[in-house]
Amino acid sequence: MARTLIDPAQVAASDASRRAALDDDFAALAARLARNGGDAERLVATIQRFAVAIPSWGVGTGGTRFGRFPQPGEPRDLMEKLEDCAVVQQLVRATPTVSLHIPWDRPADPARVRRDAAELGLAFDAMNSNTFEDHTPGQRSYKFGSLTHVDAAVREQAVAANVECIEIGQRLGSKALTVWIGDGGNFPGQLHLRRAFDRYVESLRKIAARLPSDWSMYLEHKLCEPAFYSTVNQDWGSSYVAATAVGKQCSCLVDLGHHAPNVNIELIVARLIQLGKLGGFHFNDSKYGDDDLDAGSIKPFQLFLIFHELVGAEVEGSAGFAPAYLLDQSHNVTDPIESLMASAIEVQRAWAKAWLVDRARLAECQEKNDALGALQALKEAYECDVRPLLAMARTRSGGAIDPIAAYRASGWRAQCAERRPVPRRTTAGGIVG
Ligand code: PSV
Ligand code: MN
Repeated sequence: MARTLIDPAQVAASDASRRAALDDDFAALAARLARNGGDAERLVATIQRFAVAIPSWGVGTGGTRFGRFPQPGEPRDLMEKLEDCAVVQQLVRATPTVSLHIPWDRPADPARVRRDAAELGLAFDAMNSNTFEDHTPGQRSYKFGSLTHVDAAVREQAVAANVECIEIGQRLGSKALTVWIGDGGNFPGQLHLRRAFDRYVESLRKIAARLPSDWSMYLEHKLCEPAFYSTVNQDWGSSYVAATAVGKQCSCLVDLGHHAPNVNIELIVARLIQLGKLGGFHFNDSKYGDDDLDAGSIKPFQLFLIFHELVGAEVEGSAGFAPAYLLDQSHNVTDPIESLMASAIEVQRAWAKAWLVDRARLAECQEKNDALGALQALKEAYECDVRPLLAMARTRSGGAIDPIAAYRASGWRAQCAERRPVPRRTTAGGIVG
């Protein structure tokens, strides 16, 4: 049994006033679903097996390049970050793993961190390398790139940074490395576009050569930022070409904020599934660019359509299909713990609704070119209020019926403000390192 940081009696008290209503709502929804051959119990079991990882950098208050407004009780080191992740997991029960960013989270004693995390009911998901900023004085600078730099010595240093991530990850029990680089050009002509991409693939191959055989490597593309004219891994096509060139263990990771406005992300997801190169996701939401807003807060229908593709692939038995799911958000004006809980539930909601799609009916509409009927088949699933299913899955897994209410009643943030008075270290750019 994991050590609980929020007193279970407090969670029980929060649940007590909600239990009867949940039972009523669940019974009503189960009856409704049964009328069309649905099975609420089976859906609850499906929801219970859904998991999305928490980014270690998401438990600190984020910021923009204009400023950051830290809130009391922010985690000051890796162990305190893990504590906050454990609180999210205790109440939500859909976030059993944490994704670390090196060197922000470089552990002094990985074996000990692994043990402490396990005690809190947590394990480690993908490792993330950081060659998009300079870390150590005297190190070669990444100002003009890392894995794609014109100077071979800088490329070697960036490869070594990724290898270090793998080595730390092995000791933590992780099985994947996610590579996102800030490499690119700010001005036309700055980079030789083809040569920079060649250097990218060459460096990735060197990293892949150090990958344990049971590990995966994910390439994360991004349209722009910090380079504002061209990025080396700009889009899913570039990412696919690079992942294919690197080999079997390498695939593409889709961060929902890393596309041009209005790009059809579910279509990209479908293509990558079809090509056997969909590695995973960074979930967040956006209105304009890489806004890193909470998942499902702006375009919940898009999130549902993405999960419709994912569930479809699972139902149709795409071989070896097991994408990695991670939240990647920047919480600037909310309590990060609340945002992470709400976002995990949003992603889980999209997953649950995707399982409600009547796929036989949809296929029939597609065969008959019945466009309206097909949309209706999707909308019927999307519009179903699955909250009783989600809450039932959560409470049966040991979480809270209303995690945010339980969290607010627990006083966790105020306790942290007392125990963690002064930030030990802050970073510019908004992410707590
Ligand atoms: C880049 O915008 C990104 O999405 C990458 O995943 C990074 O690792 C993460 O944000 C944190 O900076
Ligand atoms: Mn990301």
